[in-house]
Amino acid sequence: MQRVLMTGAAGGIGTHMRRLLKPVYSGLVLSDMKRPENLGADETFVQADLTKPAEIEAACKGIEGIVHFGGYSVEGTWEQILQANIIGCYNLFEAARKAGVKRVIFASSNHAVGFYPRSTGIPTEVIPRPDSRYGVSKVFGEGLGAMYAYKHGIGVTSLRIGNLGTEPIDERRLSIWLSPEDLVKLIRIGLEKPDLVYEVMYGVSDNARSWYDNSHATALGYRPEGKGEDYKEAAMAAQAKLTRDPVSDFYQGGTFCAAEYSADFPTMKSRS
Ligand code: 15L
Repeated sequence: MQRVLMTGAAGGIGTHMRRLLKPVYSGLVLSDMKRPENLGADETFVQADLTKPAEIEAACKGIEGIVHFGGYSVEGTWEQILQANIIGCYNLFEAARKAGVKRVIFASSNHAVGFYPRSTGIPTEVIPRPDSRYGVSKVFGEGLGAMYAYKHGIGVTSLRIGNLGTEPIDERRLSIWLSPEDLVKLIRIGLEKPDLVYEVMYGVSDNARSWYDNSHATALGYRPEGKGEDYKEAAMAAQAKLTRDPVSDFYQGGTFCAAEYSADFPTMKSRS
């Protein structure tokens, strides 16, 4: 596995992963709607808009594995989510099938299950509780991935990514932080582990406050090294400056849950 396409190369996660995946996959091809800044002479870039099937099909030519970070990475209007994350994700899997791609990593999100309370630990086999249109699009992508795996034989891995960065930035992120180096480990399992059909793993580091039972990832060989708790003081200092909100603070998805919220929170809390 050398010819790997990474979509969303100009985005937040893509920018971190460009430099880390290149030494692992020498044939790495970067793709996005716009050219990333500071593209190196050793980097290959193919411009592709996910809503245009011909462009994404061209980017998939000769590709063995795809790491799909492309699309809308936060909550958006229905039209934005529909185009980038629903239609765009479908176009990506269709292009992968047509090109004979063997493996796909789908960047799902903690927001696919954001409406679980922070007091509840959840395994990967949990009923989805998306906290936003964005979260719903991630549930859709996971479903699409499973369908392409079982119907078309593409090995697909959905990573429910927490928050990727060099360190956790507040109290919530102490539970869901993912270091870029640990994301490389998860991607390598998805692209390289023999006989893989369809897997779901939480994209989090070794966080003492984690809400996720990631034992399935452990069984697949995941050994994270980042520890959120190493950054506790700075994260809690940043947290002290944030405005508190009862809905955000109660649910795992944080502000994504509180945005546009119109239920009766005390009632919902008692039924969660
Ligand atoms: C995500 O899924 C988003 O892509 C990212 O921007 C963060 O909001 C992250 O979740 C998070 O929950 O911190």
